[in-house]
Amino acid sequence: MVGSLKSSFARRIAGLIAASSFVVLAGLAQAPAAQATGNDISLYLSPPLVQGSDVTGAGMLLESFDSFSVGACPTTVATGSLTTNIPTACSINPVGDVSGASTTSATPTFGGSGSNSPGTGWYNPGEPARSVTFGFTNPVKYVGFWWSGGSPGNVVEFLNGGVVVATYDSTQMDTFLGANAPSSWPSGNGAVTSTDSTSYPKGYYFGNPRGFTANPPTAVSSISGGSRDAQYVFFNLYMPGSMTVDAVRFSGPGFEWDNLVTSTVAQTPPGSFVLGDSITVSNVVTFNANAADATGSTGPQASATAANLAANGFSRAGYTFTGWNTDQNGNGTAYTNEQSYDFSADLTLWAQWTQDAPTTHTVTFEPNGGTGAATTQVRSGTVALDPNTFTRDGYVFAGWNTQQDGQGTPYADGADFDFSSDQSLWAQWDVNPVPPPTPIDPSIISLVNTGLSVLGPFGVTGVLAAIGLPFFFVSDRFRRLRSYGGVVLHKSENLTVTTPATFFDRLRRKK
Ligand SMILES: [Ca+2]
Repeated sequence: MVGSLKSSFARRIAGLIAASSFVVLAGLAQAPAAQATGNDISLYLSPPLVQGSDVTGAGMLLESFDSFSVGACPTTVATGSLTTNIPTACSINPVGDVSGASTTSATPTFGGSGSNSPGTGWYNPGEPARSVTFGFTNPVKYVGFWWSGGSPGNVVEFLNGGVVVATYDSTQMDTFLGANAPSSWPSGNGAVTSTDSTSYPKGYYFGNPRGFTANPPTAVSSISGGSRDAQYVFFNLYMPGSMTVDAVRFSGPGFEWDNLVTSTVAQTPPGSFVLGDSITVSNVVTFNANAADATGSTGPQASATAANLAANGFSRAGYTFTGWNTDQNGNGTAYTNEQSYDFSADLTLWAQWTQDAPTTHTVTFEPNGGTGAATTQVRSGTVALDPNTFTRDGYVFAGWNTQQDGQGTPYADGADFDFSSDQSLWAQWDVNPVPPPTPIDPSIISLVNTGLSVLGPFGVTGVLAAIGLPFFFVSDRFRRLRSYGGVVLHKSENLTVTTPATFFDRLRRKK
């Protein structure tokens, strides 16, 4: 907005120079006051006493507000939506000195009864600013409206995507036409000149045409009431090149207008129109978070002059913002946060991120009665726990627990673990259980004690043949054998293997 204000100021200066030239050249054919550039909105004044747009045909919409009753503004009008910044900001006004046009015609018209029209109402400095925004169903190339008595502080803003891209202030109109009716009627303040070199005394734009009795008006004194010193002008705004606007906002105290006309089709001002101003169009920088998981926002930024980029408002867990780039992948032009930009063109900037070094945490494996000292695993994120390395005589490992007594959260050996904080995991031990005798499968051969020999190497899968003298298994390996093989052994009995079994230990003859 700073840029727009500066731009506005610059335009006022330009307008002052232009207005001065009119004083000198009043009545003479002269060039238009301001030459539109390719990037400016051209503002043309219709001839004096014209209250409607000359635009017709496909793409044209007119809202005269005459179908609405006096009172609160509607939310839908012929041109699209109507929104207000506070509920009472907009009202449909009855016929009055400063209110609606008598006609929607583009022909100079005097007299008439007037009509309903919207306005912001009056309010005092310090009160919330009121505004009325017309959103257009389709982006438009042309906007026209009857300005029913310009008042100080009236501002027209042109928006695209919610961003103000151009602003016109009533001060600029004052500069062009004069703030008050000329004391010397009608050309005391000079004249303005149309494109086809018709000269219009500025006085003709003062006073509501309803109050005139002739065209051209013979005297401003014929205008009743307070409308005498306000400009009544039909404004025609032509968007340059491919530019469109999707909304227009009217704000400021005592802002009344009528006959809002839009066109989605590019229009050409007729020769009878007066180029009143060239409204600088801001360029817009759009900021993209460039990450689906980013939070916060950085709204689009419009400016017509160099300005620092808006501060980054995005954030992203686990990442650090490193600046902007014109390329999504960072291969274009880089901009630092709040770097100056000349706003010579629209720009889309993509946030660039670097992933933060992961924060690691430590899991401490406590043997909890098992062999060996505690071990640790340092990782980040969710990864599998290191396999258990502890053993305990007479026990089997039964997983981990966040509490020594097993009353906390259990984790299986090698289970996935969220290393989001330091944690001790305590080995849990079960007393080695004695499995019940395994039913004999008749398909498994029975081995008879015919000798002290074992067929095949230990540790392989196969059938054990232990033949001859009584034998037994040694130490805890006995249990292991049984647990693995499902073997039931009794001294001096046949040895029965219920399934192909892996044997890890020796058979030893009993002394
Ligand atoms: Ca009206």
